[in-house]
Amino acid sequence: MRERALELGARTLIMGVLNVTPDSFSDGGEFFSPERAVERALEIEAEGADLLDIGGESTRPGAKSVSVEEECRRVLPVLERLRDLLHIPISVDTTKYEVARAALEMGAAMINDVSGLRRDERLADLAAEFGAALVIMHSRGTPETMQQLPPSPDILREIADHFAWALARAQAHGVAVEQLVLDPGLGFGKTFADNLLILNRLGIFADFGRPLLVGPSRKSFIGHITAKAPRERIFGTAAAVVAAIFRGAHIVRVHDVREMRDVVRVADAILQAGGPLPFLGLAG
Ligand code: HH2
Repeated sequence: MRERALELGARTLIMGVLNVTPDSFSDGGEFFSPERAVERALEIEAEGADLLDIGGESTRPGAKSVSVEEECRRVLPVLERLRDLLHIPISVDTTKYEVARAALEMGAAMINDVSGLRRDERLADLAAEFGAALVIMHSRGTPETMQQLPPSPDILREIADHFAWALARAQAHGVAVEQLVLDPGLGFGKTFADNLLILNRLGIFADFGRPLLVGPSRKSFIGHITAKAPRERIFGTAAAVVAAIFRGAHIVRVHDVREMRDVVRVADAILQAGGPLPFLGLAG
């Protein structure tokens, strides 16, 4: 990631979420002013996050796309202020070339592309140019359309095919394999059963040899099980985070950093007891 490196595998890394949006599904409006956003970013770091993921466009099902200008207007002032204040690396959650470029110019070290290069392959050019990390997430359709799609006949195969395609495309654009991270995209056009299956079979994606990022935080599959509103899904999120870690996640993307820090530490300590699993490897 530019002049830094993230050590993966020794412990699970935490990516703290900061949504500078009026309409995100669980924290929309809460950090919409630059002052509140900067405050929360510093809190996320103090709570123990290893990375900050800042986004200016909601990807919740049905969300309308915002313009480049609006997304920049939301994110850039916050990045500018954080530049000299924050020590952890910053990831920008965007699918737009112009937003990603501006964020990288302001020091962001990672592009988190929820379209997994399907919206604009030039995001890979940017990752190559700046030496930034690039998260390739799998999504079905766009946030506006994803819940109307028919279910996938084989979601794990669909995700794996997308990973193979996007890894090849990114490298064709000059991105080194060490810059690439994979994310199966929980909630993005997936059914309730798909989300559970992805978590339980996460280990199969270890075959790509790339770090796995997983974002279960407060998502609706947790609400379906617990009948809780998004902000009340902390324990449900904790269970999903532990499951992801036991199935080989390297990075977890969460809103509740303070709580998940303990969850991750305990899960890591248990997982490391007795060394790597003899037959299955850590990804099991
Ligand atoms: N989930 C969301 C947004 N970005 N990026 C990655 N890599 N993985 C995810 O699972 C992921 C993501 C959705 O969560 P949130 O940012 O809280 O909501 P919203 O999109 O409504 O702002």
